[in-house]
Amino acid sequence: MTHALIVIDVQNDFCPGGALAVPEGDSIVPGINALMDTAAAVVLTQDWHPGGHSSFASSHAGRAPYDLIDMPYGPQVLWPDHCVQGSDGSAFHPDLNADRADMIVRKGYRPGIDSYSAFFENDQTTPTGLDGYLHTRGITALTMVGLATDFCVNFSAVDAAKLGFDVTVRMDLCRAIDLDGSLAAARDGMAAAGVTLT
Ligand code: VGL
Ligand code: ZN
Repeated sequence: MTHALIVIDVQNDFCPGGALAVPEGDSIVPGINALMDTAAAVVLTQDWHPGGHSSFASSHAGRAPYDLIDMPYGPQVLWPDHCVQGSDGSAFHPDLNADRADMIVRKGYRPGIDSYSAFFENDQTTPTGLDGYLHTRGITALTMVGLATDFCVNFSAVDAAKLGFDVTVRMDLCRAIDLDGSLAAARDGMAAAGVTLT
């Protein structure tokens, strides 16, 4: 069984001081770097939105961050502007050992659709290509860490389990946004999908 470490969105905008800061988001960086040293393969994901992205509240007149709207592909939380392509906020946390990455998957680059998962955009059908990459490398087991537990880690872990990977989420190396009970719902959803939470 070949094993990969998948590091989700450890970017400046999700760390304290960033545009969509996750409490203690930066505190997981040393532990993630240590895990990289032992991993057979390392994949980083990078939230990567064009300016004016449809997931930004600022793109919708009369809407505020954290409002929920209906998009053609389903419900969508509106976020503060974050991870705009090429901005400082979109860069990996400076202490993350990004040089160790074999592969960097960017997501959320289509203006009209968000992408929480590292595997599928939020329509749950448009692939990012990561499934093919992992398969062609013979990788069958994944350890997932990063930000945010209840959004991008959750959607990535559930999709990976549905795709047949053996998935473990290291909850100690994730941090959550926790909107209206979203962390508890994410734990339940991941466990129900067969993800191991440690
Ligand atoms: C994320 C909200 C918007 C995440 C990305 O990485 O969890 N959350 N974009
Ligand atoms: Zn985003």
